Amino acid sequence: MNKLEERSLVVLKPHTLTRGLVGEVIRRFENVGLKLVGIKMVQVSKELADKHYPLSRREFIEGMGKKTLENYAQLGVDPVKELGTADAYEIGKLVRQWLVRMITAGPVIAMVWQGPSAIEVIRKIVGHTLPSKAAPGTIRGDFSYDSSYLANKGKRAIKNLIHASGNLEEAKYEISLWFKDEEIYQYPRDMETNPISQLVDQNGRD
Ligand code: IDP
Ligand code: MG
Repeated sequence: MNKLEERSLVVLKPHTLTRGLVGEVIRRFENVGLKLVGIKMVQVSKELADKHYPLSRREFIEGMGKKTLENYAQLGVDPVKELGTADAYEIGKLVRQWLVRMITAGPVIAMVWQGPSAIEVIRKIVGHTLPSKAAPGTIRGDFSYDSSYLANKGKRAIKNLIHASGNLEEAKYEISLWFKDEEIYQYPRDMETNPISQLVDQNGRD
């Protein structure tokens, strides 16, 4: 892997499989020029789910709570009435329980994608956490329709199809949690080896 490259963990949540969207999602990452360097189907255990969504990462738990609070404020919904609290961390803990239930509900596809600024590029392709805010053209924007309010009403996680690492630190932790070193492969994509592609590749980059 060269210095400019990053790796990101992408997990297709169980409803991506039940909806038959696995190929569609992979196609979008491939088209952009990202390189698939690891892939497997996994029935996630409670233990793996707990480590993937660690309670100890306070800013992550609080972040989920904050997204709920923002969504509720926009909709004029009182969080205390709905969830019994307006505390972002407490709400985040609730959401986390639903998330663990969701990700263990059926098999998932776990993947490692590699490329320059892979983490940011993947987040851009995936779109906003809340499908109602995800732009058309993103995976979440095109294939999901959900909100914190609807999800929380049903005591479930938002169905937004995909997990993608949020930053470099998260990516490193998550990849080492899901993949052994020998499960990650190296090979060149055509644009890395084809001299014409290197001048102006299929994505029009110089
Ligand atoms: P991300 O998946 O875009 O990185 P995070 O804030 O890391 O978003 O949240 C992890 C997952 O938790 C989301 O993808 C979504 O499925 C779920 N989630 C986040 N906020 C809520 C919520 O308010 N209610 C229900 N589920 C939520
Ligand atoms: Mg996240």
